Amino acid sequence: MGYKVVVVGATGNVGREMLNILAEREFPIAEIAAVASPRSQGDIIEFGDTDRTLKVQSIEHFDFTGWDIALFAAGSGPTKIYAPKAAAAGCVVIDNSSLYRMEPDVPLIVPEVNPDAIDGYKKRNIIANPNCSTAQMVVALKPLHDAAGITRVVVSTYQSVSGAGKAGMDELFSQTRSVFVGEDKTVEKFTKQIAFNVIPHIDVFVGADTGYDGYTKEELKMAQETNKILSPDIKVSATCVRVPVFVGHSEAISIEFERPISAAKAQSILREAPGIMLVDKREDGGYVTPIECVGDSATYISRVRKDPTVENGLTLWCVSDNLRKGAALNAVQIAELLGRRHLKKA
Ligand code: 11C
Repeated sequence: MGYKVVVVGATGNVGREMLNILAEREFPIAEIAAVASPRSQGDIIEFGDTDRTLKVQSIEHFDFTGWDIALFAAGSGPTKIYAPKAAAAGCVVIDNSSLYRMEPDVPLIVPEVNPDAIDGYKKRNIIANPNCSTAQMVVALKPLHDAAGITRVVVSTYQSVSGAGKAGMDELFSQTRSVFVGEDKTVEKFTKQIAFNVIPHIDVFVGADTGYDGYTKEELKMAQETNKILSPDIKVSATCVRVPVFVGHSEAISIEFERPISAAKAQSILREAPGIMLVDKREDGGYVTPIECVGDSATYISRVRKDPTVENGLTLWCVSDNLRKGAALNAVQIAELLGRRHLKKA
């Protein structure tokens, strides 16, 4: 007994991770299909650590009729064409792109934060997965919001190059190599050299009509998605920065609350909260760095401390594997939630 599951964009960073996580979590699968662009048709890819391999099928000829769930990791362009077709064929789309996130009739879900919102999926047969930097932040904020009411968040991110796909990872690798062998460094994917550097710019700059003049789309997503998932009343100011790390996004988050909350109380709440691992010893190395969270499912919190510059404030450090909680894992958790609440296994 299980579900008929399609992974669209199966050959990309996130698609492969979706297959790994479906296998790792023993998601109940009756049948699985790996689908990608026509140029990957016929490629053979692994299905996690199982003995199974999958032959990639072209999205152009794939018929979604009779399939239960499609996990889309295909980017906004192909998603715009094929997700509505899948949804119309009765297959529930869980989409990792930004295309549908802010549509009022599409639920935007982080299962630890707003599981009940999934019940609205039937209007479009589409559920949206948030941006990676938002996902880990709202997991950290939710239990603290429940305890003391968050009013404002100021966050600076340190985002790995895998957020920009394989091309981003290749650029960091090749530029790093070029520095050591004394070759010219090619800048293509990012706007400036990323090796041995940091770039305060992720995605395009947005206009004044957004209310966030001078911010980037990544920064706007962090504000708008947090408002949709957690609370429309939380003000968010983000600065999103690309750093020369392959996998794992980090965030320094300063939070203002309606009511007082001590660092010790916040630590004890976070220790018990779903999806969170608290690693917070006030000593050398008593915190988590991105390299330590690669391949892991948790959102790690460290450096919880009182912010003495505001009335009710805390500052903390938050790290997670952006390809997992920020993308593939959250999508599979949504599929699990959908299964528990709504879908019958074949
Ligand atoms: C990055 N957060 O690190 C982006 C990648 O809206 O799903 C994911 C973009 C998105 O570049």
